[in-house]
Amino acid sequence: MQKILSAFDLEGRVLCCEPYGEGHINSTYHVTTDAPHDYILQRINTTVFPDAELLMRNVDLVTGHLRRKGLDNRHVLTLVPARNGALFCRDDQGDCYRLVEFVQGGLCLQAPRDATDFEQSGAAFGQFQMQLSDFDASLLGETIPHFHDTPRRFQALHAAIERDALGRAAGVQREIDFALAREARAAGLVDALAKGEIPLRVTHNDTKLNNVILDAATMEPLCVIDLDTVMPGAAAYDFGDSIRFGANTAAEDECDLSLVSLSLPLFEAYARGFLGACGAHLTEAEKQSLQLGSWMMTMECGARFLTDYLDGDVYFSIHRPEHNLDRCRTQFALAADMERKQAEMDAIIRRYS
Ligand code: ADP
Ligand code: GN1
Ligand code: MG
Repeated sequence: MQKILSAFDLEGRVLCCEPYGEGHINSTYHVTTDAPHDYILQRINTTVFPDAELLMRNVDLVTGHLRRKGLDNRHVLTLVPARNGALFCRDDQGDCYRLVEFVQGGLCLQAPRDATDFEQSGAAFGQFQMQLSDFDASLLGETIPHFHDTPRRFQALHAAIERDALGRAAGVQREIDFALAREARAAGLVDALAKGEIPLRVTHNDTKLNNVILDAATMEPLCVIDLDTVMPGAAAYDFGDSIRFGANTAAEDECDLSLVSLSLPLFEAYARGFLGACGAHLTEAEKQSLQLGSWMMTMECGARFLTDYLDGDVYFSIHRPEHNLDRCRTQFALAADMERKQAEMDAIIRRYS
């Protein structure tokens, strides 16, 4: 690590570099220094993001846009270029690394401690949506093509069932049946975009609570991170993904499914934060799509975890053998609870619209 760190133009002396955070994609390290701020070093997952150059150009463009709006280093991700001026470095094995400033005085949560935390994360992603509303989407490359193309995600599930690479399909017939019974409805948002019923915007596309940093002192929004999937998308993708992760009464990988449910108070808190920040900018149809988006992002994510389980865990990092299956089951249990609570969810959206 010392060797790769020496390729970057960082301030101070490195005291320590250790694995950090709970992301499922990149390998993340916290770099402690004797300078006023620390750093985050990341080995980019080039299986997921084969074109590191395009990925980093996108991140540079998005952070540049936010910086021009007057955001300082604690409010926008700050890339630290390599000594040769590049946005990332390759080591002798060809692995790609990038360095960003650690957001000091921030809190990155794995679950909301209370409704205020979650409302503030909604405000953070709502503000992010507003700040990108005048960003020229044609500048962005597609870091993961068809990222939230739900029908394609289901096609990938069909293909994984067909391949059954590890002979796991027979053991998860219930989960397969649950997913396939909902395949048609899960295409709803992509259909609405294609028909022009809801507009295409520049969205974050991965709005888990651990992809935003709140101010540890005030709990106000500080910095939206993990900008790898900022691409054109629907506002309901961002709203929905936050709900999928943060309004679940259980963790994404909880094994006891009786603990999984949609918290209506947390759903309401997020709606208040998100719509308070960007509601005036959304169309009526977009606001009406937020309930469907929540359910759809939950179904899509569950289908992706199931696909990865069937494929032999090649995409998401896992920490135990059936981790992806456990994650799939929580998503499907949550989606089923959203089906029961659809009317209440819709009423909450109307209240804050
Ligand atoms: P992944 O794509 O693997 O999810 P992230 O970019 O989300 O990677 O980083 C993983 C975790 O590292 C985040 O959830 C957060 O806890 C932490 N992290 C990332 N960037 C920063 C930063 N600039 N300041 C503080 N913590 C960060
Ligand atoms: C991944 O990178 P991370 O851990 O923030 C994934 C998201 C999934 C999420 C599920 C690039 O997010 O799409 O919703 O895991 N990111 C990518 O927890 O695939
Ligand atoms: Mg992340």
